[in-house]
Amino acid sequence: MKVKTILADLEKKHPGEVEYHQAVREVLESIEEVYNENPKFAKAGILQRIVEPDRILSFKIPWMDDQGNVQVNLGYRVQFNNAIGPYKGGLRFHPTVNLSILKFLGFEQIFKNSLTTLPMGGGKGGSDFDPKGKSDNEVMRFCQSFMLELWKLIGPETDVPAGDIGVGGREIGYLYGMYKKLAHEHTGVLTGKGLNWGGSLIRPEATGFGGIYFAKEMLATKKDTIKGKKIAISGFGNVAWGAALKATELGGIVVTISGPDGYIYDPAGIRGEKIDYMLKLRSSNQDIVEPYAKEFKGSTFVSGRRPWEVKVEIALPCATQNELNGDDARKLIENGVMLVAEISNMGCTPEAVEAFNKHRLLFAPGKAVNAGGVATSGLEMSQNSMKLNWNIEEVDERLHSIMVNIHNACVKHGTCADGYVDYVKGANIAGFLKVANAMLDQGLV
Ligand code: 2IT
Repeated sequence: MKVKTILADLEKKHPGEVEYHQAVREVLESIEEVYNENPKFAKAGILQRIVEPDRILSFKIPWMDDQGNVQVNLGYRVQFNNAIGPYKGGLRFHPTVNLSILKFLGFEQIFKNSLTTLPMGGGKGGSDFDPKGKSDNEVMRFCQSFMLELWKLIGPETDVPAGDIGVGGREIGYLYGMYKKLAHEHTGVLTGKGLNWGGSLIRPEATGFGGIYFAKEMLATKKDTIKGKKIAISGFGNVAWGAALKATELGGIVVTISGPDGYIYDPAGIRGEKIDYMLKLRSSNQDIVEPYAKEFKGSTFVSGRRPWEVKVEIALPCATQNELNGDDARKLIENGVMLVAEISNMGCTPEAVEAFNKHRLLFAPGKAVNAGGVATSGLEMSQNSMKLNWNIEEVDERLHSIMVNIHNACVKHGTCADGYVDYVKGANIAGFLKVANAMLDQGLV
C-alpha cells in the first residue's frame, strides 16, 4: 500500500486526531523512499501495523480534593510498539491531554527509543489532571488512584512509564509507592525514581543535557561552538532547566525562559542562582514565570507572548508541541537564527520546519534532540537490572556518546545531495529501519 493511501486511511479512521496525524505524516513522508525501495516492508504491512498502537488502556480516575469534593479525571496508557524492547515512555499530566496527543507522543517514542540504541519499545500515557494549584496531598491521592488502574498493565519487562509534562520526581514517588504496594515487589517498573530507591544520577538533567550535546554536534558540522551564542529557551520546567544549565556551562548566554503567562527576557543571561530559581518557580505549582522579573533586576516580563521574537543565534523549544509556528520561524530567520533544535516533542509546526529547511538552517527534531531523557531512563533500567549504581561520570559519558551516535545516524541517513543535513529525514529513517527490521524478524504478530 502507498504512503499516501495509508495516511488518508488513518485520517478517515481517526477523525480530528490532528497531532497524531501530524506526527505520522512527518515520519511516513520522510521514510517513503526507503519504504518504496524495500518491497518486503509493504508485503509485511509494516506501515499499516506501525501506525496503530498495539493497545490503549483508558480509565477513570476518581479522587478526593482537600475540600472533600469528589473529582474525576481521565487516564490512558498507549502501548504503541514493543518490537525492540518493553514499551517505554512518559506519563503527561496536563489539562490538554487527550488520545490524539498521547498517540502522537507514543508514535514518536517508537523512533526516538530506537535511535537511543537501547532495547526500548514505544509507549506513552497520562491524564487530563491539572497539577496547577494542587496540594501535595491532592497530587498523592490522584497518583494513587491513577496507579490503581495502571499497575495491571505495566511491569519492568512489559511497560516502563516515566515522567513528562506535569510528572516529576514527586509524582513518580507517589506512583511508585502505590505500584509497590499493589504488585508486592520493588522493581524498575518506573524510571525517574529518587536516588535512594533505584533512580539514576543525571536522569533529571538528561533531556536538557542531551539536547545541548546534540546541538553541540550540529554546530561542529559548521566548525562552530555554543560559546558566546545568545540562546532563546521556552518553558521553565525540568527540560528547560537542564538545557539552561548545560548551555551556560558551555559558554552560551540563555536570554529567555517562558510560561503560559508570557516570557522573561534577561539580557545578562540566565545563569547560576537564576537557574536555581527556575526550580523554585516550578515548585510553586502556579505555572507562571512573571515572578522572575520581580526577583532579578535587568530582566523584563513580556506578557502573553512567546520568546521567538528575541534576536538570538540559537532557539531551543523546551515546552510543548507546536509551540513555534511559521510566523515565529520567519521572525527567528529575520533575526539571524542559525540553529533551532527541538528539545520539546514536536515543538515546531510543519510550516516552521519547512521554513528552516528552505533557509538551509541547522534544524533537528525532538525525537533526536531530546532522546537523552529516555536514553538515561534506559540506563536507569540497566542499573536496576544489575542492582548496581553508576557514578555521575559513567552515566554522563554514556549519555554523551549516545547523543553523538544519534547525531551520526542522522547525518548518515539525512545528508542531501547539496550536503545539507535533513535531520528530520535522517532521524526518521534511522529510527524506522531498526524497528521495521525487528518486526520483519518476528513475523506477523
Ligand atoms: O518524551 C520523552 O521521551 C519522555 N518524556 C521521557 C520518557 C522516558 O521514558 O524517560
